[in-house]
Amino acid sequence: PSSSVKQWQDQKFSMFIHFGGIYSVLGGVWDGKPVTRGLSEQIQSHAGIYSDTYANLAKNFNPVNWNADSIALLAKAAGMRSIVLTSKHHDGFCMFKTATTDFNVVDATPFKRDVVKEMAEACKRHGLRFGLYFSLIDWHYPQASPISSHNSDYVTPEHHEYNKKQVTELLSNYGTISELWFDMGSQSPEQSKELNQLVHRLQPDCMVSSRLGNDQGDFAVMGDNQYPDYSIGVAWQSPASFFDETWGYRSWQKRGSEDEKYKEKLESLIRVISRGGNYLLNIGPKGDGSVVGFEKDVLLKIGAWLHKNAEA
Ligand code: FUL
Repeated sequence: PSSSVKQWQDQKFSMFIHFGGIYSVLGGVWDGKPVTRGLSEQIQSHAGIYSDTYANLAKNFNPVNWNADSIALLAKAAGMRSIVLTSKHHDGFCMFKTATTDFNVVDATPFKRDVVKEMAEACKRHGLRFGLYFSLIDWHYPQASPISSHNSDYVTPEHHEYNKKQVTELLSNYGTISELWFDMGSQSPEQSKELNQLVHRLQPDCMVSSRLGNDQGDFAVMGDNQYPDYSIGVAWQSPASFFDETWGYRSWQKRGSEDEKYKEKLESLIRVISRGGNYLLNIGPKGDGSVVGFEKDVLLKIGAWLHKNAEA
Protein backbone atom coordinates (compact mmCIF):
# COMPACT_ATOMS: atom_id res chain seq x y z
CA PRO A 1 0.00 0.00 0.00
CA SER A 2 1.26 3.45 -0.94
CA SER A 3 0.70 4.97 2.52
CA SER A 4 3.20 2.58 4.08
CA VAL A 5 5.71 3.34 1.32
CA LYS A 6 5.28 7.04 2.02
CA GLN A 7 5.68 6.54 5.78
CA TRP A 8 8.77 4.49 5.18
CA GLN A 9 10.24 7.13 2.86
CA ASP A 10 9.49 9.87 5.39
CA GLN A 11 11.90 8.21 7.82
CA LYS A 12 14.83 9.46 5.73
CA PHE A 13 17.48 8.69 8.35
CA SER A 14 17.58 5.40 10.29
CA MET A 15 19.87 3.42 12.55
CA PHE A 16 21.12 -0.03 11.64
CA ILE A 17 22.43 -2.15 14.51
CA HIS A 18 24.65 -5.18 14.02
CA PHE A 19 24.63 -6.86 17.40
CA GLY A 20 25.17 -10.60 17.77
CA GLY A 21 25.64 -12.80 20.83
CA ILE A 22 28.86 -14.29 19.50
CA TYR A 23 30.51 -12.06 16.89
CA SER A 24 30.09 -8.87 18.95
CA VAL A 25 31.92 -10.52 21.84
CA LEU A 26 34.75 -11.76 19.60
CA GLY A 27 35.07 -8.24 18.20
CA GLY A 28 37.10 -9.37 15.20
CA VAL A 29 39.66 -11.35 17.21
CA TRP A 30 40.25 -15.11 17.10
CA ASP A 31 42.95 -17.05 18.89
CA GLY A 32 44.34 -13.82 20.26
CA LYS A 33 44.89 -12.39 16.79
CA PRO A 34 42.99 -9.83 14.74
CA VAL A 35 41.13 -11.44 11.86
CA THR A 36 41.85 -9.09 9.00
CA ARG A 37 39.99 -10.99 6.34
CA GLY A 38 36.29 -10.26 5.85
CA LEU A 39 33.68 -8.46 7.91
CA SER A 40 33.82 -9.05 11.67
CA GLU A 41 30.17 -10.15 11.91
CA GLN A 42 31.23 -13.01 9.62
CA ILE A 43 34.24 -14.03 11.70
CA GLN A 44 33.02 -17.62 12.01
CA SER A 45 33.56 -18.09 8.31
CA HIS A 46 36.65 -15.93 7.83
CA ALA A 47 38.56 -17.38 10.78
CA GLY A 48 37.35 -20.89 9.93
CA ILE A 49 35.87 -21.56 13.38
CA TYR A 50 34.24 -24.99 13.76
CA SER A 51 30.49 -24.81 14.29
CA ASP A 52 30.44 -26.47 17.69
CA THR A 53 33.31 -24.33 18.96
CA TYR A 54 31.55 -21.22 17.73
CA ALA A 55 28.17 -22.22 19.15
CA ASN A 56 29.75 -22.86 22.54
CA LEU A 57 30.79 -19.23 22.76
CA ALA A 58 27.17 -18.21 23.33
CA LYS A 59 27.78 -18.93 26.99
CA ASN A 60 30.06 -15.86 27.10
CA PHE A 61 27.30 -13.45 26.14
CA ASN A 62 26.28 -11.28 29.05
CA PRO A 63 25.98 -7.70 27.78
CA VAL A 64 25.41 -5.97 31.10
CA ASN A 65 25.69 -2.57 29.43
CA TRP A 66 23.03 -3.25 26.82
CA ASN A 67 20.40 -0.55 27.26
CA ALA A 68 17.80 -0.41 24.52
CA ASP A 69 16.36 2.86 25.84
CA SER A 70 19.64 4.70 25.65
CA ILE A 71 20.20 3.41 22.10
CA ALA A 72 16.72 4.59 21.11
CA LEU A 73 17.46 7.98 22.64
CA LEU A 74 20.76 8.13 20.79
CA ALA A 75 18.98 7.43 17.51
CA LYS A 76 16.53 10.22 18.25
CA ALA A 77 19.28 12.65 19.18
CA ALA A 78 20.95 11.82 15.86
CA GLY A 79 17.76 12.78 14.01
CA MET A 80 16.86 9.22 13.08
CA ARG A 81 13.28 7.97 12.88
CA SER A 82 13.69 4.23 12.98
CA ILE A 83 15.97 1.41 14.07
CA VAL A 84 16.69 -1.84 12.21
CA LEU A 85 18.25 -4.54 14.43
CA THR A 86 19.88 -7.85 13.46
CA SER A 87 17.47 -10.55 14.63
CA LYS A 88 19.68 -13.25 13.07
CA HIS A 89 22.88 -12.86 11.09
CA HIS A 90 24.64 -15.45 8.89
CA ASP A 91 25.91 -17.31 11.98
CA GLY A 92 22.30 -18.30 12.68
CA PHE A 93 22.32 -17.07 16.28
CA CYS A 94 18.88 -15.69 17.15
CA MET A 95 18.76 -12.51 19.17
CA PHE A 96 15.15 -13.32 20.06
CA LYS A 97 13.38 -16.10 21.91
CA THR A 98 12.33 -18.71 19.40
CA ALA A 99 10.71 -22.10 19.64
CA THR A 100 12.59 -23.27 16.53
CA THR A 101 16.08 -23.62 18.08
CA ASP A 102 17.89 -23.34 21.40
CA PHE A 103 20.56 -21.35 19.62
CA ASN A 104 19.04 -18.10 20.80
CA VAL A 105 19.82 -15.36 23.27
CA VAL A 106 17.29 -16.48 25.89
CA ASP A 107 18.09 -20.20 25.95
CA ALA A 108 21.82 -20.30 25.18
CA THR A 109 23.31 -17.38 27.12
CA PRO A 110 23.62 -16.32 30.78
CA PHE A 111 21.96 -13.05 29.73
CA LYS A 112 18.63 -14.79 29.07
CA ARG A 113 16.97 -11.57 27.86
CA ASP A 114 15.22 -11.15 24.54
CA VAL A 115 17.22 -8.39 22.85
CA VAL A 116 14.74 -7.96 19.98
CA LYS A 117 11.90 -7.54 22.46
CA GLU A 118 13.76 -4.93 24.48
CA MET A 119 14.61 -2.94 21.38
CA ALA A 120 11.04 -3.18 20.06
CA GLU A 121 9.64 -1.89 23.34
CA ALA A 122 12.19 0.91 23.62
CA CYS A 123 11.41 2.08 20.08
CA LYS A 124 7.75 2.14 20.90
CA ARG A 125 8.35 4.13 24.09
CA HIS A 126 10.41 6.71 22.26
CA GLY A 127 8.30 7.08 19.13
CA LEU A 128 10.67 5.33 16.71
CA ARG A 129 9.69 2.82 14.07
CA PHE A 130 11.29 -0.60 14.42
CA GLY A 131 12.49 -3.02 11.76
CA LEU A 132 14.45 -6.27 11.67
CA TYR A 133 17.39 -7.61 9.72
CA PHE A 134 17.03 -11.33 8.97
CA SER A 135 19.69 -13.41 7.23
CA LEU A 136 18.63 -15.99 4.69
CA ILE A 137 22.01 -17.61 5.10
CA ASP A 138 22.34 -19.73 8.24
CA TRP A 139 25.64 -21.35 9.16
CA HIS A 140 24.23 -23.11 12.20
CA TYR A 141 21.03 -24.77 11.03
CA PRO A 142 22.03 -28.33 10.06
CA GLN A 143 19.69 -28.58 7.07
CA ALA A 144 20.88 -25.30 5.53
CA SER A 145 23.62 -25.12 2.91
CA PRO A 146 27.03 -25.62 4.47
CA ILE A 147 29.03 -22.63 5.58
CA SER A 148 30.57 -20.56 2.85
CA SER A 149 32.13 -17.13 2.88
CA HIS A 150 30.06 -15.80 0.03
CA ASN A 151 26.54 -14.50 0.14
CA SER A 152 24.73 -16.85 -2.17
CA ASP A 153 24.09 -20.01 -0.23
CA TYR A 154 21.20 -21.99 -1.66
CA VAL A 155 18.15 -22.04 0.61
CA THR A 156 17.06 -25.68 1.02
CA PRO A 157 13.35 -26.54 1.42
CA GLU A 158 13.90 -27.41 5.12
CA HIS A 159 15.75 -24.19 5.72
CA HIS A 160 12.97 -22.25 4.01
CA GLU A 161 10.35 -23.77 6.35
CA TYR A 162 12.58 -22.92 9.33
CA ASN A 163 12.90 -19.31 8.12
CA LYS A 164 9.14 -19.07 7.69
CA LYS A 165 8.57 -20.17 11.27
CA GLN A 166 11.03 -17.61 12.58
CA VAL A 167 9.63 -14.82 10.45
CA THR A 168 6.17 -15.71 11.77
CA GLU A 169 7.44 -15.40 15.33
CA LEU A 170 9.14 -12.10 14.60
CA LEU A 171 6.03 -10.62 13.04
CA SER A 172 3.71 -11.96 15.75
CA ASN A 173 5.55 -11.31 19.00
CA TYR A 174 7.10 -7.85 18.77
CA GLY A 175 4.36 -5.41 17.75
CA THR A 176 4.54 -3.41 14.55
CA ILE A 177 7.57 -4.15 12.42
CA SER A 178 8.25 -1.32 9.96
CA GLU A 179 10.57 -3.28 7.68
CA LEU A 180 11.92 -6.77 7.26
CA TRP A 181 15.46 -6.52 6.01
CA PHE A 182 16.01 -9.90 4.44
CA ASP A 183 19.63 -10.35 3.57
CA MET A 184 20.77 -12.46 0.72
CA GLY A 185 20.68 -16.18 0.39
CA SER A 186 19.90 -17.82 -2.90
CA GLN A 187 16.17 -18.17 -2.85
CA SER A 188 14.11 -19.69 -5.61
CA PRO A 189 11.45 -17.35 -7.05
CA GLU A 190 8.78 -19.39 -5.22
CA GLN A 191 10.62 -19.11 -1.92
CA SER A 192 11.00 -15.34 -2.24
CA LYS A 193 7.38 -14.98 -3.17
CA GLU A 194 6.19 -17.11 -0.31
CA LEU A 195 8.18 -15.15 2.27
CA ASN A 196 6.97 -11.88 0.83
CA GLN A 197 3.36 -13.03 1.03
CA LEU A 198 3.86 -14.35 4.54
CA VAL A 199 5.17 -10.98 5.72
CA HIS A 200 2.29 -9.09 4.15
CA ARG A 201 -0.29 -11.49 5.46
CA LEU A 202 0.97 -11.02 9.02
CA GLN A 203 1.71 -7.29 8.75
CA PRO A 204 0.42 -5.67 5.56
CA ASP A 205 2.37 -2.44 6.12
CA CYS A 206 5.74 -4.05 6.78
CA MET A 207 8.20 -3.05 4.05
CA VAL A 208 10.31 -5.86 2.62
CA SER A 209 13.90 -5.34 1.43
CA SER A 210 14.87 -6.18 -2.13
CA ARG A 211 17.55 -8.55 -0.85
CA LEU A 212 14.76 -11.09 -0.54
CA GLY A 213 15.57 -11.59 -4.18
CA ASN A 214 13.59 -12.28 -7.33
CA ASP A 215 12.07 -8.79 -7.45
CA GLN A 216 9.99 -9.40 -4.36
CA GLY A 217 10.94 -6.39 -2.24
CA ASP A 218 9.02 -3.19 -1.45
CA PHE A 219 12.15 -1.06 -1.43
CA ALA A 220 15.46 -1.28 -3.24
CA VAL A 221 18.57 -1.76 -1.15
CA MET A 222 21.68 -0.31 -2.76
CA GLY A 223 25.05 -1.99 -2.45
CA ASP A 224 26.69 -1.41 0.93
CA ASN A 225 27.62 2.28 1.19
CA GLN A 226 26.32 2.99 -2.33
CA TYR A 227 23.80 5.48 -3.58
CA PRO A 228 22.64 6.55 -7.03
CA ASP A 229 23.67 9.83 -8.64
CA TYR A 230 20.10 11.04 -9.04
CA SER A 231 16.52 10.38 -7.85
CA ILE A 232 15.41 7.01 -9.09
CA GLY A 233 11.68 7.23 -8.50
CA VAL A 234 11.30 4.11 -6.37
CA ALA A 235 11.62 3.64 -2.62
CA TRP A 236 15.28 2.97 -1.96
CA GLN A 237 17.80 2.74 0.82
CA SER A 238 21.52 3.05 1.27
CA PRO A 239 22.86 0.81 4.06
CA ALA A 240 26.00 2.42 5.43
CA SER A 241 28.70 1.01 7.66
CA PHE A 242 30.70 3.34 9.86
CA PHE A 243 33.92 1.84 8.56
CA ASP A 244 34.26 0.17 5.21
CA GLU A 245 35.50 -3.14 6.51
CA THR A 246 32.94 -4.17 9.09
CA TRP A 247 29.39 -3.87 10.46
CA GLY A 248 29.82 -5.93 13.62
CA TYR A 249 32.08 -4.64 16.40
CA ARG A 250 35.82 -4.82 15.71
CA SER A 251 37.98 -4.08 18.73
CA TRP A 252 41.10 -3.26 16.72
CA GLN A 253 39.39 -0.93 14.23
CA LYS A 254 41.49 2.11 13.31
CA ARG A 255 38.95 4.87 13.63
CA GLY A 256 40.74 8.04 12.52
CA SER A 257 39.34 11.45 13.22
CA GLU A 258 35.79 11.90 14.47
CA ASP A 259 35.49 15.16 12.63
CA GLU A 260 36.37 13.66 9.29
CA LYS A 261 34.01 10.77 9.82
CA TYR A 262 31.26 13.20 10.77
CA LYS A 263 31.76 15.17 7.56
CA GLU A 264 31.87 12.01 5.44
CA LYS A 265 28.67 10.59 6.91
CA LEU A 266 26.80 13.89 6.93
CA GLU A 267 27.65 14.42 3.27
CA SER A 268 26.39 10.92 2.38
CA LEU A 269 23.24 11.52 4.41
CA ILE A 270 22.50 14.75 2.57
CA ARG A 271 23.10 13.15 -0.82
CA VAL A 272 20.89 10.18 -0.01
CA ILE A 273 18.04 12.27 1.38
CA SER A 274 18.15 14.78 -1.45
CA ARG A 275 17.81 11.92 -3.93
CA GLY A 276 14.80 10.54 -2.07
CA GLY A 277 16.51 7.66 -0.30
CA ASN A 278 16.68 6.31 3.25
CA TYR A 279 20.10 6.46 4.88
CA LEU A 280 20.51 3.45 7.17
CA LEU A 281 23.64 4.14 9.18
CA ASN A 282 25.04 1.26 11.19
CA ILE A 283 26.44 0.99 14.67
CA GLY A 284 28.16 -2.13 16.00
CA PRO A 285 27.81 -2.27 19.79
CA LYS A 286 30.48 -4.07 21.80
CA GLY A 287 29.96 -7.50 23.29
CA ASP A 288 29.08 -5.91 26.64
CA GLY A 289 26.22 -4.08 24.92
CA SER A 290 27.72 -0.59 25.09
CA VAL A 291 27.86 1.70 22.07
CA VAL A 292 31.34 2.54 20.72
CA GLY A 293 32.13 6.08 21.92
CA PHE A 294 33.43 7.16 18.52
CA GLU A 295 30.21 6.12 16.81
CA LYS A 296 28.09 7.78 19.43
CA ASP A 297 29.98 11.08 19.18
CA VAL A 298 29.71 11.15 15.39
CA LEU A 299 25.97 10.46 15.54
CA LEU A 300 25.46 13.24 18.07
CA LYS A 301 27.35 15.67 15.85
CA ILE A 302 25.17 14.75 12.88
CA GLY A 303 22.10 15.21 15.07
CA ALA A 304 23.29 18.63 16.22
CA TRP A 305 23.77 19.70 12.61
CA LEU A 306 20.33 18.43 11.64
CA HIS A 307 18.62 20.13 14.53
CA LYS A 308 20.26 23.38 13.56
CA ASN A 309 19.89 23.23 9.81
CA ALA A 310 17.07 20.92 8.81
CA GLU A 311 13.32 21.10 9.19
CA ALA A 312 11.87 18.88 11.90
C1 FUL B 1 25.65 -7.96 3.83
C2 FUL B 1 26.09 -8.95 4.89
O1 FUL B 1 26.77 -10.04 4.30
C3 FUL B 1 26.97 -8.18 5.83
O2 FUL B 1 27.52 -8.99 6.83
C4 FUL B 1 26.17 -7.04 6.43
O3 FUL B 1 25.13 -7.57 7.25
C5 FUL B 1 25.57 -6.16 5.33
C6 FUL B 1 24.65 -5.09 5.84
O4 FUL B 1 24.86 -6.95 4.41
O5 FUL B 1 24.96 -8.59 2.82
